[in-house]
Amino acid sequence: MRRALITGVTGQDGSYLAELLLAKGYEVHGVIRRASTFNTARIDHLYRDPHEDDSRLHLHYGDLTDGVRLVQLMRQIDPDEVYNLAAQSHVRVSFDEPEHTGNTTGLGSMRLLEAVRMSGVECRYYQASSSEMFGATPPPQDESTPFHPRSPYGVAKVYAYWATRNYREAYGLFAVNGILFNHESPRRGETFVTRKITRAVARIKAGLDEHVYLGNLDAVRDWGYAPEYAEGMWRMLQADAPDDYVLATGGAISVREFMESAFAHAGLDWEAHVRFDERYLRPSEVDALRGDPSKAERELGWKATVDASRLAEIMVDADVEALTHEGRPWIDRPDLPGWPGAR
Ligand code: NAP
Ligand code: G4F
Repeated sequence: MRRALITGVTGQDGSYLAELLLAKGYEVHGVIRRASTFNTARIDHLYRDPHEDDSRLHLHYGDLTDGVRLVQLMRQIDPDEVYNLAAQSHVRVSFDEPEHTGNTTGLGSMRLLEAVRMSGVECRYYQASSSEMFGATPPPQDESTPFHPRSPYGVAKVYAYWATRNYREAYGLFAVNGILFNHESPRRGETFVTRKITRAVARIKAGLDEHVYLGNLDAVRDWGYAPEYAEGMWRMLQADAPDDYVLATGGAISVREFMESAFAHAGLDWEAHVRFDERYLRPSEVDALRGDPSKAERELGWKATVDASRLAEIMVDADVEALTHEGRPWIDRPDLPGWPGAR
């Protein structure tokens, strides 16, 4: 049985990747952060009582800011594959918390690479790199496009990207960068723009809210469907040799167009409900991302099948359903006291 270690297992991608690997028969070890409230809603459906014989998902406390713990986990788990998905992943927040973002998203990756090396465990390593690294460089972007990051998050991801390549070149580690363009799902964090929009659409449709406040509607993104990208991550670690790959749909639309699709799917006129709030603007913006995924298609046989308009429909349907049926807390819990509402 192959063993995988996933950091960021409680996040959107971590939950889909854990599902995929469990379905493939892996033993999956996820690193979770200690929090004063439960933070495992996205993986609760995968978790079994550890006393059960057939439990193949194991959770361990740990943090990318704690290097000693990472070495200990590597030695204890002895994984065949390591997926580093943990990060402070919100671009706007990285302007508020640049040092924290650098410490987790950048240096945290170096700590994990060093833990892999120091433990002496023979394994393959995946780094969650980002199209945000391309920043101001115009589309289409592929593996040879120069980086020009436009946020502390993007800067930290460039550091982690080069750390991964350096460990491949210096120590012969099977280490790969997946340069993933935006990918979304009903499990997407509520403050990323797609989910913020689809969640607002559901609440407006249900009469719970009247408006949603957004920033720059002109930004263009290459939005794909997250479960397909988890498959791509896995394929990168099954390749004959380590290399870096872009995963993207190859198409792109603006925030405004995504919003129009989402509102129209629910039979709503967005102009009656969307308002502007400048606090959602960024000090420096990434205007346009559109990936060229031909290398992944050619060498890994990977291809996205869900485009941004279809994605908007999937996400609206899920958010509408979540309001109708209780018991899916990773989608929405408007019934909880203190729920912060549209942010
Ligand atoms: P996400 O939903 O924000 O999940 C981030 C995960 O990292 C969560 O499990 C979080 O734990 C964990 N984490 C944060 N700080 C940590 C720390 N100091 N130590 C250990 N764990 C920590 O992000 P995602 O969308 O799944 O993305 C996964 C990875 O891909 C991230 O590295 C992201 O930057 C990168 N990426 C994402 C996209 C995209 O479009 N989704 C595109 C390119 C790259 P808590 O649950 O406790 O907060
Ligand atoms: O949904 P976003 O916050 O995603 P962003 O900044 O593209 O970053 C995501 O994708 C990256 C890959 O390229 C990942 F690496 C990163 O971890 C994250 O998953 O914003 C998308 C666009 C931006 O241009 C933003 O300015 O939407 C614009 N926007 C307009 N109004 C808004 C809002 N973004 C947010 N979050 N909230 C708004 O109200």
